[in-house]
Amino acid sequence: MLERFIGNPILTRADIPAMPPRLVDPTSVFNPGAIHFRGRYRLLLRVQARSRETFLVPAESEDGVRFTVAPRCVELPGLERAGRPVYHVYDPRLTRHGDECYVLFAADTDGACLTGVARTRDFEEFELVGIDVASDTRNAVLFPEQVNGHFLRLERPNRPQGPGEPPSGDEIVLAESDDLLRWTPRGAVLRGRPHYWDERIGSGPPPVKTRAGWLLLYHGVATHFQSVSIYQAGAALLDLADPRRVLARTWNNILEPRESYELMGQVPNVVFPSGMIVEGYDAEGFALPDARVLVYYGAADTCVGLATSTVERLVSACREGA
Ligand code: M1P
Repeated sequence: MLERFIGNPILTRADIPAMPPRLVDPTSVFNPGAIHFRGRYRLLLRVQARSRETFLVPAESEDGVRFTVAPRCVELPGLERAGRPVYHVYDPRLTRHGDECYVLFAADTDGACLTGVARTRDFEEFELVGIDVASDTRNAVLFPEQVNGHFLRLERPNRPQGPGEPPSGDEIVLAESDDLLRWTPRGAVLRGRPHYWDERIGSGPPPVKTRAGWLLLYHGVATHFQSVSIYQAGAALLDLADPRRVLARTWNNILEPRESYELMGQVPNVVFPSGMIVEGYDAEGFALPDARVLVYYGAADTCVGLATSTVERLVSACREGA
């Protein structure tokens, strides 16, 4: 279904140039956003320093496999508009609108995870569009086009879990906006399935438009093993006109931790798909069925893996579980 690249992991901490004083000899690189933009495959990496601060660092490639990491972190002046200290920005997801690339990211603050939006035209300069302080959400992804005249995003509200556990969520919700800043929830899209592989869930990369519907990869977390939670990947097809309607969904996960770099690391047993590049679209913007799909994922919150498939294989996997 999803085939791991034979040279995985494609990026490790050893690939990150030193950026003194705060980012030297980093701990990990994982959960990248991905896009093909201005003629290059591009990643926006989550790099974690030994201080446990996180930084967003661009990388680019001509083939989608061998990446050169820029010796600079993304600067986002204006984060103070959140009105409270922002400790970390992380897990970027990338979506093109016109000639701009939008970055939706998580921002950790006291008591809530907020969703921020930034944009860039060149991956050199990034402008903060704003931070949504109205809701505690993570794993927000922006659709690549407006639907019925509105921007759409999927988000994963954070809710309290068991005692001693961080907030998390078992529901992906559709929200709409006219300015990318104020978002109105429009209803649940996917719910976690208790006792199975995807008890808790969150969107992976932004949805891709196919003739069969919006193709969404998501991560599911099995929490019913006492000693560990297992992060896996699955997929769903959403109705093009009303993405709250789920047309099909994989029954099995389509990628699970199996290799040593997925099983061991900072957080063991994690594959976390966060970037997806489709290599062919038709004139109306639909992904071509036989186009290669490159899925970039965080492995064990430690390094970056790549897995490939095609649009039609992913669509079929959804339908097999429908
Ligand atoms: O440690 C695994 C993942 O845990 C969280 O996932 P979720 O958003 O589903 O709660 C995030 O911290 C994610 O970055 C991390 O990879």
